[in-house]
Amino acid sequence: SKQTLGLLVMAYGTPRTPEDIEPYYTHIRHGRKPPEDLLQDLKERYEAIGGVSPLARITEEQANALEKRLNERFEDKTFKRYLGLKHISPFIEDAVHDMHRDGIEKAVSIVLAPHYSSFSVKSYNGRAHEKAQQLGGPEIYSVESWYDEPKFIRYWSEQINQTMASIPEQERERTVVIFSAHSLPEKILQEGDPYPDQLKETADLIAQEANIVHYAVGWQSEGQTPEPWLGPDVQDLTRDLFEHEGYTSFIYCPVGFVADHLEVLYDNDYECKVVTDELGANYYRPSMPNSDPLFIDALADAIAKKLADVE
Ligand code: FEC
Repeated sequence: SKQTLGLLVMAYGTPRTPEDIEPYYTHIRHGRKPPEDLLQDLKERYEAIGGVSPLARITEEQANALEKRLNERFEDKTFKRYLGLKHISPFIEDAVHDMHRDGIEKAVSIVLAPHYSSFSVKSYNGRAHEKAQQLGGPEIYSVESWYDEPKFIRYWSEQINQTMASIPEQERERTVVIFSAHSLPEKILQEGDPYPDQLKETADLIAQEANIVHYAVGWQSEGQTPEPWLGPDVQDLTRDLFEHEGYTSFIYCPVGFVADHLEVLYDNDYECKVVTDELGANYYRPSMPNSDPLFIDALADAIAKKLADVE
């Protein structure tokens, strides 16, 4: 009979209702309640993108599509998906608990974020493994990163090519692509975190495949703390590229994220656009991967490789 494998899909999570915003934000802040002004500011940002984020729905769709794709690809296995979120229920620990309850002995896990860092992927995987250890199973094989998966690279290069095709030919020389990911505190560099190098590699691979020579790497969505964060911030980078290099069209590719959500719909589509509007420059932002079949297949490839390694 077919072997049943757990498919632990981990993602950031998002408030499903406006009432969820405070406990969600408190969880992100490691249990410290946000001051009223920061909470109000966050509520207003969610309001600006339509009240709540589409992320909850998209994450479900991605997990379902990945389960379906894997079940098509592996004739000898049945994958059963469990969704585990970082900052809202069902939490990562809930998903591991459910796998254990369902008698799953072996599972593969993936985080819906391409680049490894001690702040992101390490903490997702650490929580999953710790819970499994506590319960005495399942055995979890974790994909650590997939920032260079060929179909992921191809997804973005196709998107850039499509965007470029919509830009008048004489403007293309003055067009620059900005690749970005979520900023993290600069102190990660002292511990040799691979996050910045992985982002750069993603950018180089996409640019190469899309035949792009004008591109830059930046950081976005940094936190509200006094410590230094990785830079340049995408807004400062935009001004700099306009003022010093003469670019007048900007294509934003937030490749550190995989879905339409607040950090893209607000931080790119609103905040970066405020800058391009002010400069009189053109703003472009290709579609996010969401449940695009090529992207889902990239995730399935990453999982297939992990399984081939451990079997
Ligand atoms: O709801 C939505 O539509 C957006 C969900 C969302 C995603 C996301 C991705 C990442 N974050 C990462 C790191 C940090 C660090 C802090 C931080 C703060 C927030 C806040 C919200 C939020 N994040 Fe997030 N992030 C999303 C949402 N994030 C809301 C709090 C308000 C704000 O700062 O804007 C700073 C924490 C602190 O205050 O100390 C650090 C990283 C990613 C990408 C990787 C991943 O998806 O895991 C890294 C989606």
